[in-house]
Amino acid sequence: MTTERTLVLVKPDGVARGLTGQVLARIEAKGYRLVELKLVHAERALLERHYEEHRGKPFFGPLVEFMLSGPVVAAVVEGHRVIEGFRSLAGSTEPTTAAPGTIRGDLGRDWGEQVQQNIVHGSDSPESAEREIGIWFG
Ligand code: IDP
Ligand code: MG
Repeated sequence: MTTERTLVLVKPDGVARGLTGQVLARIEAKGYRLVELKLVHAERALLERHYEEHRGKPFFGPLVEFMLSGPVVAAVVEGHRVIEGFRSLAGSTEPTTAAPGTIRGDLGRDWGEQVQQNIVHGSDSPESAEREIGIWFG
């Protein structure tokens, strides 16, 4: 078995709506293991690095402002194929159409803002996971 790690964020909407426990419970119920966990109010520079791939897109500015709007919970989660597995638990980006049963599908909705508020972030590849864990946990 090869153990993999991913970065999970409960975004400001998830923390503000009191959904942190539900998100963590789903991760644990799936059988993955929490190896790092903290509540942080992230700085702009960190968020711009985290979302570097989206720089220049119309939602980049609103995305960074949204992520600055309140505390986030950052976690490192471990398990075989956890990167893919957490993306599957999270559901697709747009909460309106994310499948029921997923975090975004069950707990998220469109609020008509410039940025999709969709409760969670999860790394999308081993390279992203390594980069993002470095950004958030050093
Ligand atoms: P992901 O979080 O599902 O990996 P990404 O494409 O990496 O989605 O986008 C990062 C975040 O930016 C999304 O989770 C969402 O909050 C926001 N976002 C992505 N695409 C759009 C869009 O087309 N309009 C508004 N917000 C978006
Ligand atoms: Mg992404």
